[in-house]
Amino acid sequence: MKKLHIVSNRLPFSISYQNDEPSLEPSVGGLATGMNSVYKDFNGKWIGWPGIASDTKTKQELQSVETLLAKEGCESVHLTECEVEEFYEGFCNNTIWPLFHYFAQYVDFHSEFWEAYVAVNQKFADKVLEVVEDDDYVWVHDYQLMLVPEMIKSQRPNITIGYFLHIPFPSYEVFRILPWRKELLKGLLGADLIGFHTYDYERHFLSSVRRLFGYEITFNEIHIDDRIILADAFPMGIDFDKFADAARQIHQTPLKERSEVHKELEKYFLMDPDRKLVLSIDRLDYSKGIPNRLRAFGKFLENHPEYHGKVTLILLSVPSRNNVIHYQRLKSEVEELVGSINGLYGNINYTPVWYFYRSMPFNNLVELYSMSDVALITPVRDGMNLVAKEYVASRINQTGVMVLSEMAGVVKEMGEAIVINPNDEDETERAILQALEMTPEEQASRMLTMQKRLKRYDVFKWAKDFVGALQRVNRIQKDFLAKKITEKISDEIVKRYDKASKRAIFLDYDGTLKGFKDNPQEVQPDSELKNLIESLTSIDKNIVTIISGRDKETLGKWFEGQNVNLICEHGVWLRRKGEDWQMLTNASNSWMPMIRPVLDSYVDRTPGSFLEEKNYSLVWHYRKAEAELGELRAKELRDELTELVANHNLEIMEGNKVVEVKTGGINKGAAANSFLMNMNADFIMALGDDWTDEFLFRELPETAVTIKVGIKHTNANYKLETVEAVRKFLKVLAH
Ligand code: GDG
Repeated sequence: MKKLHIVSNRLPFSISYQNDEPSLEPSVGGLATGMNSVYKDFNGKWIGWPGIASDTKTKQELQSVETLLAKEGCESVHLTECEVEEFYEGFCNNTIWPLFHYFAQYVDFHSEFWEAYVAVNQKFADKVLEVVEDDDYVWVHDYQLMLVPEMIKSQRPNITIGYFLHIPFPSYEVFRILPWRKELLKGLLGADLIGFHTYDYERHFLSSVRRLFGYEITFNEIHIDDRIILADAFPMGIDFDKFADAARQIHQTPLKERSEVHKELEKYFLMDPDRKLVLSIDRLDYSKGIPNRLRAFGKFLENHPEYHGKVTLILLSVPSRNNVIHYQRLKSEVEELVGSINGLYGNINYTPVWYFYRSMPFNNLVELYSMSDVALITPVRDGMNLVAKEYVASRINQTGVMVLSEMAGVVKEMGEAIVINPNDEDETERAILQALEMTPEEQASRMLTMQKRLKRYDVFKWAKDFVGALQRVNRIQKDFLAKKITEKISDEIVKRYDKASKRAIFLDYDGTLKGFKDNPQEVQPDSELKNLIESLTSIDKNIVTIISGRDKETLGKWFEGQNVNLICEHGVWLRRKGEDWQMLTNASNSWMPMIRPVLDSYVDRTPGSFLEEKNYSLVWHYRKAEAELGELRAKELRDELTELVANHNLEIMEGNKVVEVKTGGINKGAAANSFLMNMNADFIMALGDDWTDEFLFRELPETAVTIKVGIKHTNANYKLETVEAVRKFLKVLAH
């Protein structure tokens, strides 16, 4: 069975020491829970950093940690203190983290940090290459390791790689700020499947790929030479039952056995049963919007004196990255705000904000979740936010209200929360009031819907879905490779070719014999191509035809004097070698004056696009237009033309970055078959790259050798990945 290995910055254990003896403490985070469910089933390893700087330990000490971890199926990547500082604290937390959370003003652009990031990613990749076998699956996690997929793929293309980003992928306008934007994307594109929490992040990512590299993207598939890369959204879930069961347990714990936290919370309610608790839990991070939240709560108390003494905000801030200056400043700001609210509205019996700067054991956490009336979750940016999901899972009585920021990925799955813009403190203040006054019936109805959804799509389902998608993309890739012309297949085709006495060879031009270029001057046949056609046509048994959508004037000029047949405008015109042009069908172009103004308006509204006029078709080209705008306009144009086309027996053909309107009933397949009539060819071959060539592949006799150029689905029997591969293959036939 294929193995699945996990790669993440941290291993799912932390190391603690007692009398210099190391021991392992399992992590309780969502990632560890989810991954444990898959990597052990797939017999794989977990590769990551154990969390201790390697140069602070002796070789033996490191060895004993490694041995302990190895027993748990973990493989260690060792990082020095300096690497941790420059790679993790530097590039990860001072460059990627702020940028991807839209805090561009906090971003550090230090090339030493970048170099450390590359070096450490390489260390991780080297470890993977050492541990993993060909054909295994590898699942790489998060923003610390964005270069690892390409570092693995370039060495071992047979390893199937999944990558999941746990933080937002920002819009292109923000991403482009980064000097190393192309390198990061290239790193990610080494993966076969790239997962995000939400469709928005996926969209931003695809847009950056399109704009920075211009790769072809069909829906969520990126096509690069002979590879297919899939991007998709997989909203990460939690271990729902673990939280619900723990909450149930807490409710059933006898008085005497309750924890200190539990007892304190009960005392609070005993003083006045109408009292309410509002809960806020997060790492102390500027992305979490803690100051906004505190200001909104302060305003709420200012405007609602009737709630003084009746509502308390529990602010649990878990220490995080405290040697980064922005985190230190944030801590001071939060503490000042807490102090000012408590100073203004508190008294001997009432503290409006209970502030905890620490982390709490799991059970205390669930006590907070299950005893708080409102969860106030207001990040200014958050990839997902698992705390929101954990709160919902812990509400076993279906009471409780969630006030949730629209900037958290989790909002996509929690439409039943009270959704706010975290920058709008007035709206947040109103939401707090609405939450406190919501009827129990409404609370239950909202809570139940969210619970059902979260229980269904829990962390195990999430991991299973991702792995399923990884297996699927592996199959798609294999299907492509199954049609790819290998040396063996090439030999078989050559054998059939050699045996034949009359060979009809159809060659599409753009994207098949010649690559696409922005500059139309560069698409003329180069000398290598001319020589190739010359050699192919100089063999008596060969009847070579260039079959293209281009107009007859252009192709006629380019191949003047060459011994090649030309079929142009998808089959309207034929010029047999040495003869004049003749029409293959009785086509009419009387529709053109009606359609031209429509296309002209698209040229006007889409900078970089232009109109090409052929004898029997009009072509709108958008290769040089801004990529996304071009796609959008192409779709609009298709919609606009649908009715006109049906009424006038026209056809719309979509090629590579072109929309072509032409007289109906004309296509390359029909043209080729009419050309073949009475010829008695005993070897027929056709090569083409876009869907106008699919007519050829479909309509030629079954015995024909049909070859698609590129990776897309096709009716052809075989595939070649690039124009270079086509030329190489034809050269074999030309000798
Ligand atoms: C990143 C992304 C994305 C918190 N305090 C305590 C404690 N926690 C646990 C919570 C929760 C986890 O930490 C926090 O997860 P979040 O998702 O809320 O936020 P990040 O740490 O920023 O995580 C985020 C996530 O990755 C997953 O992809 O959702 O957007 O930023 O599980 O329970 N646990 C304990 N004591 C605490 O005091 N035991």
